[in-house]
Amino acid sequence: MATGNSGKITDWVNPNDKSGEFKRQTSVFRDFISREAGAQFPPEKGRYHLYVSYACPWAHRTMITRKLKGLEDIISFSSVHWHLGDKGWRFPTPDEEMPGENTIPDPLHKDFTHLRDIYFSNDPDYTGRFTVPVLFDKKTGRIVSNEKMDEQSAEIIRMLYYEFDDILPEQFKKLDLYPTAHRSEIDSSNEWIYNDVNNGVYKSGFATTQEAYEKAVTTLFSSLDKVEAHLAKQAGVSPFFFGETVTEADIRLFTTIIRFDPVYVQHFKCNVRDIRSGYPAIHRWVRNLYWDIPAFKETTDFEHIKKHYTKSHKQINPFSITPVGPVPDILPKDEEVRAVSAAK
Ligand SMILES: N[C@@H](CCC(=O)N[C@@H](CS)C(=O)NCC(=O)O)C(=O)O
Repeated sequence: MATGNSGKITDWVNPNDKSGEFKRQTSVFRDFISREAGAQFPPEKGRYHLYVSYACPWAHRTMITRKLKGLEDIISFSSVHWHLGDKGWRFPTPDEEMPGENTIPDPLHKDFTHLRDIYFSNDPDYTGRFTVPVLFDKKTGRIVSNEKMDEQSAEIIRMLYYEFDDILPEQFKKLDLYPTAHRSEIDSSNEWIYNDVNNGVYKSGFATTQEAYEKAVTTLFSSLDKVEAHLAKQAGVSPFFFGETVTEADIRLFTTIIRFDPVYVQHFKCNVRDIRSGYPAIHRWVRNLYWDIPAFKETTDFEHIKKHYTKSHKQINPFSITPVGPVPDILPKDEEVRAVSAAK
């Protein structure tokens, strides 16, 4: 079993680790839904549930994919409360008014108060972190996967790409989010985007030494410069990262970029530039996805996002004050920040 960084959930960097660097643990539940005959977890309508948090970029990808692939009637979902405390994620209580569709008490276990109850019901000796997303099998009560996502893999979202295709209508079956024609480009971009950007913001924000922070933030911004150059070339061709249609590359990058200005710039000190004034091509790309494709907008909840980071990470923000700006969380497609409009 993988262990967390230390005994305390809120210690994002092990206090004994002199490097001061944030190291994400590896997931331990690694089974797969598969349409192959005899599979332990076959694709079935109504059988699986996704436990997510609207705040978490990893979980957000599973929600986007579920909607894009038309799996809403096939896989149910619910979101935890945005606050992550000493016992990890908790479920809202029945009397709490929460933002975000399906931010509700655990719909499957009446007595469970925290996400960790699900981990312990599967493994009473579990010592790892209690992370979202969790793909849960209602039939056996097993956790199928808590998503291993790294530079090579994206296990839950890739299960959703194809394994349910036999029970999906044609329009969703043919939506290929990891098309063979672009697979090698997607794989090679995943490598640096995962390490430098998706995880780079966390490495910057959780660093406990100046050196670890500067190393992470410098790498983050040179990779964002690379993304900007790539998207500037794509601009005349397509609104997407690769090719003519939405792919995994868009999904994986979107969940970091949509959180960038509202949270990462100030909370994680990723403030060399922001997206809205410093990266015109990334800004155009993220707004096209958000405003034009419902699966992106409908799964984005800025209240969960802003409150989670700023009110859970007490070591970064001891008074839990959530900054008001930037306003708005995301600009409409035809508006720019004042300095950008003035320069036109
Ligand atoms: N399983 C994912 C990571 C998922 C993850 O780190 N989720 C975060 C939220 S963004 C979480 O639930 N953290 C709770 C914790 O670490 O206590 C991976 O393989 O990289």
